[in-house]
Amino acid sequence: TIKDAINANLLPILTVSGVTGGVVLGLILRYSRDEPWTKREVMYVGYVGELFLRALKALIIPLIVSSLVSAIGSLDLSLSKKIGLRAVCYYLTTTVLAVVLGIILVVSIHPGKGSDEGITKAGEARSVYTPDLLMDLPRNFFPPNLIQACFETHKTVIVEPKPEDFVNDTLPPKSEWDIKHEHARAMNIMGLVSFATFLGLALSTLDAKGKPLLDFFQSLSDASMVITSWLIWISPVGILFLVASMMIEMEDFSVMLGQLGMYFGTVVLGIFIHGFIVLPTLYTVFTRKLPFRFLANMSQAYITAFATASSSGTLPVTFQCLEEKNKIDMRVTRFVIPIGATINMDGTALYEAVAAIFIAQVRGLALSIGQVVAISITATAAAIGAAGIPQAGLVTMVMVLDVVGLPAEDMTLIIAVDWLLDRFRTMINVLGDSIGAGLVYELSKKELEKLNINANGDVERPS
Ligand code: DAS
Repeated sequence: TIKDAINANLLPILTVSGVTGGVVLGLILRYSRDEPWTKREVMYVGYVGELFLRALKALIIPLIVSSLVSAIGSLDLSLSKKIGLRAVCYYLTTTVLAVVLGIILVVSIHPGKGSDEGITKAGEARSVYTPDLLMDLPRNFFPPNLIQACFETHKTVIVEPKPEDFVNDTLPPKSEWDIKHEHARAMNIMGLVSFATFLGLALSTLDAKGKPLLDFFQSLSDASMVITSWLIWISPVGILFLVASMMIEMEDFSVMLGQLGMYFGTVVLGIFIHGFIVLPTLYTVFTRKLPFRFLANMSQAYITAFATASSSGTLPVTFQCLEEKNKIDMRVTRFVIPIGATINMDGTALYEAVAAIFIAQVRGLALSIGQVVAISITATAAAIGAAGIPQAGLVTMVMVLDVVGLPAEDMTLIIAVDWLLDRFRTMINVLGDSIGAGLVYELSKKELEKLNINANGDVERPS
């Protein structure tokens, strides 16, 4: 019924109305007076949106650290070392392939070129001190310690402009110290990601002894997910004011619309190449089978993923398509799919890398190789850390922008189309997990004969 359809799509309806409302409000404010708006006034218009973005920033560390540690820590390699390792290698390989594909496309299509001075007066290259992250990576990749990394990150949050920073309503160019501090913040995020990964791996090797800590991170991850869903439900309000403040100071609409269209096309092109060329080729190479029947049997899962924009919400359909239509052994699907739906999100990883580089292009920020490497690492971590719920990729985008010193406000440039892009990337997330299950199943038939499962689904060690 109409009511169900509206309920099922309430979030995108609210998001689109938030964007539309923001455009209308922004245009009314912009043309309601002759003299131009000052930076301070624009900040006040976007104030509510600023609060929303600060909430996202505050959530990033607990969300990423807890979901990385609990997802990696709960990898149950005891099922069979070989099956577990095949699944983890598949997750990492396909996610990195997606990020690399995204970067090649966004750099060659260059959707953010448009007008030279970028979208707004603040388009000048933001980081005077272009940190060479590649050289600094080893020094900061392992933070001195987790506590300092967190405090250090909070300390650099004050680098953001404060009203008293304004000199006759414009922001002075960032000082060397500010940029160095933003750089430190970026490196600390990388440090946190690597620390969380190693902590997760360590916990996955400890059995009972690691359980209390793993449970702590699991419940922290669940709590972070609850806060994420609250933030996502109030995001239309934040988006409204962010879009309004952007509309007031945007220089050239046609350039922005053109760039947004090119950006949208780049992400969708990447997603289709990855989902319907790269992944099926991987499947055929490793299983010596053509993927067409397998892919056709999964169609119900893609449609559900596109309709719900949620990998987790699609899980029941994914299981049904894999087990009943593609006859995949449930010992593999029950292992590969739930973890895959959380940490294997190829569509999201590609999207995070493309979006961050697109925004840097729009801002006229020249990225060094080190910064592109840093974007690849954080886009992969952001995809692993993102939950399988609508617009989770937008939440973790804050971290990827941080690593190259771009403010979270710049997400406003891509928010207008995110609710639709979310559906495409969710479809590929589900497709990636499904092909992973099919591939691991084909490669693990020998091990599966040896393993047997008792009635309640626990693995019995081969006698
Ligand atoms: N919607 C998320 C999912 O369910 C993907 C994302 O937000 O990027 O996979």
